[in-house]
Amino acid sequence: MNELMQSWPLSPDATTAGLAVLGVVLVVLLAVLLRGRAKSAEAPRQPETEPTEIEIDAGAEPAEVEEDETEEPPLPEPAAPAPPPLSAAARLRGALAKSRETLRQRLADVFGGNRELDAILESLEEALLIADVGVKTTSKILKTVRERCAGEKQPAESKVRDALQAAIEDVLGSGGPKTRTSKPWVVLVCGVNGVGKTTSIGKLAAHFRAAGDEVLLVAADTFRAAAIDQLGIWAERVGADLVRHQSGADPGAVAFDGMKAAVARGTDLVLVDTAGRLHTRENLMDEIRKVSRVIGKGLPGAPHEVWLVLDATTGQNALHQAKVFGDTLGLTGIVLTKLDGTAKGGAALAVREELGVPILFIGVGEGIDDLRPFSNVDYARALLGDESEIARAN
Ligand SMILES: Nc1nc2c(ncn2[C@@H]2O[C@H](COP(=O)(O)OP(=O)(O)OP(=O)(O)O)[C@@H](O)[C@H]2O)c(=O)[nH]1
Ligand SMILES: [Mg+2]
Repeated sequence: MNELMQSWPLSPDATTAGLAVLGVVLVVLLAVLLRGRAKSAEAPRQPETEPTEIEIDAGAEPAEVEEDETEEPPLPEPAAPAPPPLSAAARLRGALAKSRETLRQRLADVFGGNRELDAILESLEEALLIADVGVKTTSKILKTVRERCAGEKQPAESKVRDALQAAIEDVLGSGGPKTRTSKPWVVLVCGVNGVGKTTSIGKLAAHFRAAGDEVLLVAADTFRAAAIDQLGIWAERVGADLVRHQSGADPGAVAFDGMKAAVARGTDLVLVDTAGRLHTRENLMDEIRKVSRVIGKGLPGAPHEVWLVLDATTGQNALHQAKVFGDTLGLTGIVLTKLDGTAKGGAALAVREELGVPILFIGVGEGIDDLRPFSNVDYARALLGDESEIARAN
């Protein structure tokens, strides 16, 4: 035993004290452990769950949206119902609304009551003159109406309306651009300032491109750099070629180069833009005569057509412009623009009747599609049709 006690490193007292300390430590540890377990059973990891929820919330919304998308695509935003595309005739009627309304108010007087033919014709004359039809053309229309209503003392409104419609169609005549007999086919476009030459050329280029033509635009309005750029933008937009020089260049030289380029490229149609000019300025009229001559030197036989652009809002003044341009260049067709903004739609009748030059296209707005081949029947209908008839037609 003593040996044993000697081999033990501590005294028996120290050993007892050490065991006691160890026991206390173990008891304390056990107590702490049990307390911790009891706590976690009451409120399991409360502080940890809160940030986790926030994270889940933050990430949950998109996850839910994605889930929705895969299972059931979200309904599209309720968009305003797209308006049905208007028919060409409906758009024309829309453009001529102002002219039609003015005429309709006058015609209401014409047809009011059981009136005799002479009284009807008298009121009709007034209505046509106010719509800018012009004296000469008005007389022709009245003559036709009288003939068609002959033998009827008090003709019915429908009878007079039909006669008027036929008379207007007759005056406006039919016919489009000339049949092309050579390639390239060159059209010189002229007119006074701001009537819509360049815009109409852009729309015409779009129209003929859609029909399959290779189109070349010639920027022979060298007066302003902006005019050249304006045509350039149209060329790019519609996929047409463009021949241009610097601003201030000789317009004849540009036109000449345009002819050479058109021949070299095998272009179908060439549209030559020119600067706006007052028909009363002789030097400017001489200049465009020269441009026309130079075009003929570049391509014998050209220009094959000369189209005058007229602004319908100018009314009877358009007639005077057309006479002077016609004497200078020999017009083959009219492009009548801005019919959408005027109550003077009757001017088209005067231009056609007094000049004998066909109206080929009409402009009814500023957009690329707002140029329409002219139809005498559609035009007469759009000018005369009453609102109920229009509603039925649409
Ligand atoms: N409402 C309406 N505007 C048009 C029509 N045609 C042309 N315009 C507008 O008329 C303005 C003048 O058009 P342009 O094509 O520049 O006229 P322009 O004859 O080439 O003018 P200049 O070269 O300066 O003589 C522009 O604002 C066009 O958008 C049309 O049919 N209806
Ligand atoms: Mg122009």
